[in-house]
Amino acid sequence: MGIPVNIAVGSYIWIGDPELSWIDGMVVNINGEEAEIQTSNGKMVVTNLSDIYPKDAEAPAVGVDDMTKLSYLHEPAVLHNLATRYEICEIYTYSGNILIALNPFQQLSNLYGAPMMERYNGAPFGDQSPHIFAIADVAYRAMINERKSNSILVSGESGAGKTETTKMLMRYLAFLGGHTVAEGQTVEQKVLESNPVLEAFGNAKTVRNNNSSRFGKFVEIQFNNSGRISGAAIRTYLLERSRVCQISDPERNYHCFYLLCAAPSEEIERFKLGNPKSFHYLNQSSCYQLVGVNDAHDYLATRRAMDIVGISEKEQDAIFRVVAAILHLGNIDFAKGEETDASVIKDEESKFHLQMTAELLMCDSHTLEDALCKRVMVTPEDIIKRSLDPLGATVSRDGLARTVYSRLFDWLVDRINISIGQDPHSKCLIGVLDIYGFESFKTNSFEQFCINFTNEKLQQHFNQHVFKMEQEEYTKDDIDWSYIEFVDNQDVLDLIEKKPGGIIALLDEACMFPKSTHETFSQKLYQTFKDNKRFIKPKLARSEFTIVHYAGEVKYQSEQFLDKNKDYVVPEHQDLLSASKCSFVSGLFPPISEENAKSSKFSSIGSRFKLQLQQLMETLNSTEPHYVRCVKPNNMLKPSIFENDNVLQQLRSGGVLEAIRIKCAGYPTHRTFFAFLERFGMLAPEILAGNYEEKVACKWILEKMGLTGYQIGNTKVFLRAGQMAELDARRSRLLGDSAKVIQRQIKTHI
Ligand code: AOV
Ligand code: MG
Repeated sequence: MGIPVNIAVGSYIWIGDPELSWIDGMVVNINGEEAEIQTSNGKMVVTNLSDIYPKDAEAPAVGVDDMTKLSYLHEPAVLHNLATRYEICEIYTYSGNILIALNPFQQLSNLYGAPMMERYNGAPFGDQSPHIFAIADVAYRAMINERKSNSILVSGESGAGKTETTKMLMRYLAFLGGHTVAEGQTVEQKVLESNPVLEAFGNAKTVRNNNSSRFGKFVEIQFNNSGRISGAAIRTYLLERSRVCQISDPERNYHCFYLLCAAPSEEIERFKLGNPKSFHYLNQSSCYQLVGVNDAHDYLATRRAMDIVGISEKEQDAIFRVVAAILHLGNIDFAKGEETDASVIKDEESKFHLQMTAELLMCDSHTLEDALCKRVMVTPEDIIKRSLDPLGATVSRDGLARTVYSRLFDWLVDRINISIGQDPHSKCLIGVLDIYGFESFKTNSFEQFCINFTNEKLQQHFNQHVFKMEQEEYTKDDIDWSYIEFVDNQDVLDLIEKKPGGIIALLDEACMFPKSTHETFSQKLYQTFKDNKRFIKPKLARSEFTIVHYAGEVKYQSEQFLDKNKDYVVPEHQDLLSASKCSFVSGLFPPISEENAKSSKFSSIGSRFKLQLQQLMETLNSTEPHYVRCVKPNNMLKPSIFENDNVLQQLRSGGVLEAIRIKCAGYPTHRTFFAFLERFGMLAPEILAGNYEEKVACKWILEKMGLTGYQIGNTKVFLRAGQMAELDARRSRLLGDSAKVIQRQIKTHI
């Protein structure tokens, strides 16, 4: 963050460290531009003065609850503060208005119970320790007092704690705005119980998180004029479809499949289920059980939650029947048929599963077989049936499974929304966003592209807001503040979403053009964006491309971009299921009207997602936002382990460091007159003795020290970056001659 500092012999400092990111130490010698440092792990290091950051020797041993209280606001100080607090299980820390939430990976007793809710209820912000309830409380009070909608945006990488945080937020809001009298299934109960239902169908174990949400979610909680919850709407984004058919060690498929395999025996018998190991969609991974999870228990719990959200017994049966059908569908294998390039159902076992699938979906088994193995081709002369080879039939089977599952998920969301009900009169809402954080894996496909696009959008929103808040704080204290540059990511957004000519538009174009391949699509990108500084064509690449995101470079593999972007249901599959005798199944596949058939040809997942994001941003822009940044302190998912590098990376990609940089570019250190005089009054005892007004005394001290550029507000002194260090250095010089200081400090510190 490049803060000019005044470093003297004896100063406590931070320097970069290859292992720990940052290590603290003390300057023992200065030679021109270089300093000799004794580090706290016993090494002597020589480093350039410009690479040194001052450390606050007087910082409280338990850290500070708000980063803005740090004397020196820079990367090592921020990191050290979080680590110090994590050690004593203080998982929440403010950075101004942003709440940083570290995942404790353990249940912290009493942190979320009723007494805690009481404590935060109506407490002025900052009175209590930082907490997710405090954020929800501020949002709720602001909504009541100003009659303005608020939103709480929870972000962070996979496993950082977004979903848990969101659930706590919703519980607290239900506590504040719930109905005191028990009146059966209240709106807030339905809202809360929608979580286990959506988690059963939309969450799965991944490498990063045993209960990873595979979809984004925005919950809009509506309130009436007296501040009671009167309705809600849940919007979901981009469920990961590929998981239904393809998983690998040590991940699992969606929880609901395993829950159903652990259902009471009567259901198992009815659906002809059994050990999850016997199903292809589950046995591609050898992980079946989750530590601490009882699938049989969770099956019943999911059923109960479905009762509460208003899904009838009959509908529940249909839902699980469809889930069972998908498992059987996955077990249908194909072999080469007699005709060339044709396929047949492989063996008796596959025939059994075909029969079961048809029975459970209540459709004709011959039509199902044809829908899997054949395609109808319409030529100007004739309508002919073309056979698919076994590989083609398998692809067709998996496509059907994915389509049915995603329709089922969308149905659940719609049904929950209908059951909860919207309040058409509500003028205020609190929106809670639990959305996937920035992703950069070894291979990145279309999903990562969409996820990172989302994060670019939210980052822009965040930057603009942080910037505005900063400005407001200065205005409050009557401080002149000239415009401060911040990294705007509009250029990345243009690259992705500009119409025409952005990546999404070019992808849609490629999808509409029958001859396109991922290679022609990539070539088009290379040509179009060859001078774009946010776009890189990797050396020798034929189908890879790199986007320079705000959070770093991500290299995308374009192989499946075209397929994944096509929002296309095979007409044979559509016809098969819309003719199902089960109204639930046919309802998932409403007949397509002529008009829709034409327009749906051009509908793409990418463009639809872009539109959804646009709507989300419009909603967010009409609210007062609050940000929660969840951070995953380690990848072992274990308590008490704090990995510096890992955390820094997340603070960076979550925009926390950028927010701090914006702060540093202005007046990063604010001190009330009293606090300032207490610390620096000794620099000018004659002024202190003079009995001046606090504000005047502060001004004189600053003048005496020869500082410029600072500002004096109505209640606080606003210092420029580095000025605190300058004052501290003067102070320690005054406290004794350097040699004495060094000796004493080495003794106490190392
Ligand atoms: P995520 O939502 O951010 O990941 P979760 O909220 O699912 O992450 O959290 C992951 C796990 O961390 C949970 O299952 C808990 O075991 C633990 N955890 C998180 N927050 C807390 C907390 N406040 N107290 C105790 N344990 C916690 V993802 O959905 O994968 O992006 O896709
Ligand atoms: Mg989650």
